[in-house]
Amino acid sequence: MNQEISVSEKLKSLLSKGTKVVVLTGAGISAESGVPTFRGEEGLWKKFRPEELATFDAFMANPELVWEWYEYRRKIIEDIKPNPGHLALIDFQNHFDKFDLITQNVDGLHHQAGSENVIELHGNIRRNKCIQCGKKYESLEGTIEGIPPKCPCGGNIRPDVVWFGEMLPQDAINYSFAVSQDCDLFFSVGTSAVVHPAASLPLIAKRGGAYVVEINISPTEITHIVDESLFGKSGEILPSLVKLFK
Ligand code: BV8
Ligand code: ZN
Repeated sequence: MNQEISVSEKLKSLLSKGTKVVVLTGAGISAESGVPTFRGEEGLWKKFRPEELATFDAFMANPELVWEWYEYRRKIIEDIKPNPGHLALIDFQNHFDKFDLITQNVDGLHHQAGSENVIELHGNIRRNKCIQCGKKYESLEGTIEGIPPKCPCGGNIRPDVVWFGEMLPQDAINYSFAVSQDCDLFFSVGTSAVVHPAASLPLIAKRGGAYVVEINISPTEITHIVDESLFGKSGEILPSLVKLFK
């Protein structure tokens, strides 16, 4: 049930279709779908530290452990569904003439919800690739069974996600910088804003003159610099914002 949320007149005036809008999402938007976040109390990192597992060195040092961790996470997200927050962003996409959706998430839920041209800064956990020849695998078909599986070229298969210390896809991050700098209204949704370079996007938007709005259940590293904070669940706040323009 979406109760009325109180937003500023300024934000209300920016919800017209001609406004250029960018939305950056993090793990918080998938929390209501049952996907554990990274840094929350039930967060994934509680049991492990990012350096231990989400890095290339960790994979080279212990490919079985890292592969099993991703298999465990893939199991968690096997039956998850997009929630009203993901679905509200379809209304955003259809309403605003210029709309870009940038996500740090690797769960593929924005695609599943029907969002188009999603910019996946950190890759997609449902996809794999060979560390030797770089071949991408949408499924494990064609690979040689094992933990981790192997590519016919002999290389180990790894999840097609961006690990700490790895570069983000150049086109994705360059495009994200450009549209963040140029937009009128920037939403930071369900992210603790600690992982760079994604966390710099709200700052870049602010510097570019955008009105920056944060949607989160609690304050974050950027709460002090945004123009407006809407505290609450993204699965409730986003649909309430849609009601303001639909
Ligand atoms: C790079 C894929 C360089 C893998 C991920 C010191 C300072 C600055 C930067 C660094 C530094 N030391 C190291 C770095 C760089 C490092 C970094 O930023 N580290 C951080 C930890 C300090 N960054 C990198 O390494 C990046 N690469 O810099 O390369 C380079 C340059 C040249 C040449 C080579 C290399 C790569 C970063 C990508 C890492 N990969 N994921 C995987 O998933 O296994 S990051 C991981 O964190 C996820 O992608 C996740 O999305 C992302 C960010 O976390 P959040 O999404 O924000 O999730 P979190 O749990 O933290 O927060 C959830 C939020 O939701 C909370 O605020 C909560 O309150 C809120 N919430 C909860 N429920 C709800 C809600 N909000 C609304 N509604 C709800 N219902
Ligand atoms: Zn290969």
